[in-house]
Amino acid sequence: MLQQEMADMLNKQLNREFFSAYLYLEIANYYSDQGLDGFANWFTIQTQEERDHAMLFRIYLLNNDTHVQLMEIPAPNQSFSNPKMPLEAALEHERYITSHIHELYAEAHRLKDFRTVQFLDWFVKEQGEEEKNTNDLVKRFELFGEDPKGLYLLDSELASRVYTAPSLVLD
Ligand code: OFO
Repeated sequence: MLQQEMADMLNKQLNREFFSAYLYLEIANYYSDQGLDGFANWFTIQTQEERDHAMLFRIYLLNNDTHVQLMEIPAPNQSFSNPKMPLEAALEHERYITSHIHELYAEAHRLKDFRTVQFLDWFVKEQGEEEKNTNDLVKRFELFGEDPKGLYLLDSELASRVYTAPSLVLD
């Protein structure tokens, strides 16, 4: 069983991962409304990945005989006035999530909870990738997205993204 403070922090992170899924679904909905189905596809897959992250926290807690505390998921309540805004919001959100993963990591070290450290290793790496992917998208939008033809091509490219399950498997 995990120490209570560690369990509480992991439960909160589970909730943040579901919130991330919710935020990205809001963004996917925005792009669908705009007729940018490729961007909508990219963020729908982000939603699936975030749900997977939440489920990984759930499985980890359960595997360690620790109660899973489900909490309310706040509404994202975002409004976007141009197609670049959601990308910037997503990047800011990924940086925020990274800061929480790093807090969890530091706390696991402080408590000498090395099993949790090992579990979190995957998330530390994953956050690096998530930030890079989102930042790349912002940069590519800045390069091509203001021009209608460029936006069309970028959207077509993002339509080809496919969902793959996370490489971290817990059973
Ligand atoms: Fe869960 O990785 Fe993004 O937030």
